[in-house]
Amino acid sequence: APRVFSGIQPSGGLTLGNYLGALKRFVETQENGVETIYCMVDLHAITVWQDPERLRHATRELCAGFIASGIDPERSVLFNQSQVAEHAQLAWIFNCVARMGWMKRMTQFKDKAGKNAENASLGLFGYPALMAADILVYHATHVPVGEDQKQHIELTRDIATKFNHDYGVDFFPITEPVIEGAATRVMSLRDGSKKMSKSDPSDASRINMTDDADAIAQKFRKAKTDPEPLPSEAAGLAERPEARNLVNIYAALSDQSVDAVLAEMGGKQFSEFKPILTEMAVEKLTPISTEMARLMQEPDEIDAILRRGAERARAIASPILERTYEIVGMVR
Ligand code: AQP
Repeated sequence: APRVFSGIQPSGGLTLGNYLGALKRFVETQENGVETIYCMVDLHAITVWQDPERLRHATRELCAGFIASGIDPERSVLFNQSQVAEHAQLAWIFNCVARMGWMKRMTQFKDKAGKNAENASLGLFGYPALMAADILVYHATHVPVGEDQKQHIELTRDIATKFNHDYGVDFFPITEPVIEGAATRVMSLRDGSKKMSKSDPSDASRINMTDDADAIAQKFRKAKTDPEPLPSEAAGLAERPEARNLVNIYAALSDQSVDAVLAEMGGKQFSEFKPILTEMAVEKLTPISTEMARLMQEPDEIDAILRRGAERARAIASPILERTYEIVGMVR
């Protein structure tokens, strides 16, 4: 049977990119009745510096974001990574399976480490091995992610393949990435060539899930565009990254195809389309941010949900880790 795993870093507030590329699709997967395991990957977050109080707050807020978006902590397993030690334990074994050369090819490391890679943490370099452990410690078969994570899932497949080959077993599944929908790569509102990101220094570059209606309206009003009206077919967006981004966002929020959106909106100027987009975003996001704020009033409740989730996660992960140790030759 399929088993779905995915995670989000509590490295800041949730963005519209995280929502459309990940959370909204996590909920759809849960609604399809598939077994779903969702994780706040706090161990990944500290690969770059996190203030401890902010990390705690961001983890709880992320949990609230999952629940407010529609994740039911009874139907899905919902927990934070550091409470299930099996992730870090399996990651060590995968550190010994993955090759330096594979890691050096990871574009996210190059992007995040920037020019001064010598000064990046060892954790940031090893990030994809921990991610492989997150997935494979549950024998997950499918991972819904945004486009930016595709290379890491390929590495997960390489690690599973090499482990199975080196030890002559057929133990870890070869996981499939699931990259679907109109908004697998939501771009910055200020620069159509950069992805929308929690950690972008410019707040105007992103819609935060906690933004109110005024902030959403202002950010879309100021969003970079070109002077042409919207085309009536998707091909007309090919050379227009900013226009394409706003259309993709509208399509994903309203659960329509890009073609259907353009059939309706083609010919409109941005001065006309942006308020329509704003109204749709406010309609979809306000109930979520309101519910997040309500949940955040009860941090003890959130902590209890995470502890229960961690117990359920451990029940799946622990036997898989034990079997891995046996395969590798550890005396138990
Ligand atoms: N702009 C995006 N468009 C579509 N999907 C996105 N995701 C992130 N940004 C976009 C998807 O959200 C999930 C969780 O991502 P993450 O928090 O683990 O890490 P990230 O991809 O590094 O996200 P950010 O927002 O850019 O965080 P920072 O700034 O801390 O690096 C993943 O499924 C991702 O694909």
